[in-house]
Amino acid sequence: MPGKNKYLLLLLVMLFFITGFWGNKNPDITKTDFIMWYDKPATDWMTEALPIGNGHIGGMVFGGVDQEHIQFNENSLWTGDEENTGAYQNFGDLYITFSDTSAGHATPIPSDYRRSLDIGNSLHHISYTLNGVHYEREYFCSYPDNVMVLRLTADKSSSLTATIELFDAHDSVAKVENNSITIRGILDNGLKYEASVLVLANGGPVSAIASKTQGNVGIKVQKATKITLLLTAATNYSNKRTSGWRGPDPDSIVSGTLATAAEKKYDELRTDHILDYTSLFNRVEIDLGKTKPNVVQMPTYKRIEASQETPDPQLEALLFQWGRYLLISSSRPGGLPANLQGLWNNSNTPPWRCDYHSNINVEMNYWLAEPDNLSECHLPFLNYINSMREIRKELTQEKYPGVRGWTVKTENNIFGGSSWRWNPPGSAWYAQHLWEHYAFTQDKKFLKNKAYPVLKEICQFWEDHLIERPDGILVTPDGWSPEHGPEEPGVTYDQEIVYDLFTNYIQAEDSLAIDTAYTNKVAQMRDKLLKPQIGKWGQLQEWSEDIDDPKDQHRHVSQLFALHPGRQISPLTTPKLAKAAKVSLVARGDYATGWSMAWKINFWSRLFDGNHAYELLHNFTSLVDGMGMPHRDGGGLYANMLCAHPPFQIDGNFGYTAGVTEMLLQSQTGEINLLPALPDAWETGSITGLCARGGFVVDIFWKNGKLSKAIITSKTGNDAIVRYGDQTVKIVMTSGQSKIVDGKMNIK
Ligand code: FUC
Repeated sequence: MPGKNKYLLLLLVMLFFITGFWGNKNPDITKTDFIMWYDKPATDWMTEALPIGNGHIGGMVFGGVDQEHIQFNENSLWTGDEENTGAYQNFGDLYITFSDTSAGHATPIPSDYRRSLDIGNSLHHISYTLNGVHYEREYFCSYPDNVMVLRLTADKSSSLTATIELFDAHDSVAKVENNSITIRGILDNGLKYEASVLVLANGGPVSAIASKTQGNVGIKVQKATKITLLLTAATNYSNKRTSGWRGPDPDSIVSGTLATAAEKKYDELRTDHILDYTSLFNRVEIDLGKTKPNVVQMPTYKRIEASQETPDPQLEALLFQWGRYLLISSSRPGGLPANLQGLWNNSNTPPWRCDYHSNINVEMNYWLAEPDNLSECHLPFLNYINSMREIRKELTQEKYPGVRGWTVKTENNIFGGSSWRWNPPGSAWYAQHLWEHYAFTQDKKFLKNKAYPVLKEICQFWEDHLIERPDGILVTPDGWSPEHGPEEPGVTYDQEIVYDLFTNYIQAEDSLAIDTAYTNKVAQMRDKLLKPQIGKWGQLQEWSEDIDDPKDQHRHVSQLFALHPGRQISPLTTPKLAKAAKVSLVARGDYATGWSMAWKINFWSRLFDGNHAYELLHNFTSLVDGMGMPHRDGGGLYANMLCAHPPFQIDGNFGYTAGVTEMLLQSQTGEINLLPALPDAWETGSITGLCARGGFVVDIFWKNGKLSKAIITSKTGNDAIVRYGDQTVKIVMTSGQSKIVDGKMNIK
């Protein structure tokens, strides 16, 4: 090829790369399926403010016109220590005051006011027109840069005049230096904390404002055209017990983070955030059917209300993705796990300490992580489990002298501290998450180094703690079926979780072949365990004695752990026990706290009853106000789609997403089970990018209530057993290969 053409071609290729590469630096955010919006500012934190977060820091946005208020958190700001559980703390409040907000001087809400959260790109927007000027605000919490970014603009230059203030939820006084406002303090447990906001303004002077009593406490921006605020926060917490749960001083973290972020242009910060967030969010797409356009256009709180009368499949899909948004925003590698409120908390004495409850709540927070293709977001909980082992062994020794391994109490903090009642099967339930991470990812290194050691030491705890009845049956001593009934041996919840632990250990051994002798020991113990029993009214007994009350509607349904999230009971493998589980579930009723209704969506899905699962989903999607009204037991959704226990408790949001997933795909019995609990309400639809145990990605499409196609991709080369109703097929696969299964289960 003559010289000149070669260079031309080279130029063209280079141009393609440059445009292509730089091209995707402006990610397409036009996809708007997943937007929540409101036609007025929030006045109530719990039921109306909207959460943004990056797994470390987060804020609840009110969106006021006269004054913006963002209450913010950093997820390691905790009182307490190894002895005292303490509580998760509020960090502080950022106020941006645009005009005089003194008593009785509130600007009316402009007609075109709109407050929205685009969960497809994790962008919060506010827009309105006032006195002929159109104002826009865009906020996001960037994980790559660990900053909350607030951008304020107006369509007329020099229209932005505002006072920015930062308030500490404890007692430090803000300090202004250059264009930053900083709060810094030490909690009573010696934990140091610091937060700082950097004010960048185009067009107008920026000056410090002094308060009479406390010196320079804020910053005033006058007549600017654009204002950008960068907020970050940190503590000197470390999840290393060896360092006394302490790490570097927060000052170096905060100033370093802000300095790095300030070097980036706003568009760069925004693009890197969107690319990072969508790299996780876009893995799963869902379509449960179309809602009438006039309903889709309604403000979200009105849609929730209307959905009780008329099904709104797009709202049900939005709520599914909302759970994924909340997990990506509250649980990222390097951070702490999502707590009872994810990471959003405006109180220093929050309900239940806003802690990590080990008898349903923290586990429910993570049921969606693996099947909904957010495996990385599971890591904070898996690392938390590993970081607690040494302290838990010491405290377990004190309680159960001579018993190896470890376990936990019900209430847990971030320093190994815990309180209230011991929850002996708690650590085995934690271990299920370590096993599940392997089951979905097939990451052998993780299994060998992170999961297996914990599985084994907790098997040893039970080897030493189980008692043998005269009939040779092994039972757990002094158990308590969460949070009601007698404390006695052989409680079903205990028995089933220990069974699950032994099963996971045996399967881990099958993959690793490290200690075959001990595996045989564990298998023998499993065989001798007291198994689930069917009682006089056909129920699955909650206790070893047949004492269940058919009128009992307690929120915990712990005797059904073996149905979900366990896999000891299934209509496919144990039809009698599954039938008994159904009897118990019917007796428990279809109303309860938010998390309990979410759990029931999962239970009915595991019983392959899609319509009953949908009924719970419907009850869960009831709009309740801050008083928990008008709903029996008060469970449901607030206007901001956060789950009402009541009060706000995030596990229900995560449990809902996991429940919808269980209706469409299950894989706990070693098969990829397509549409196991598809409700009549979702006639035609699709879900793509879900994960199944064994290292598979699964896309499912259905029409008129019937499977039309499924695409199975084997990430690690495992063969797949695929089930649809009563039919099963085996698909021989290689790593990375995809195979199509049609509605008649023919393989293509
Ligand atoms: C358990 C549940 C409560 C609440 C608390 C955080 O104690 O029984 O309902 O969810 O955790």
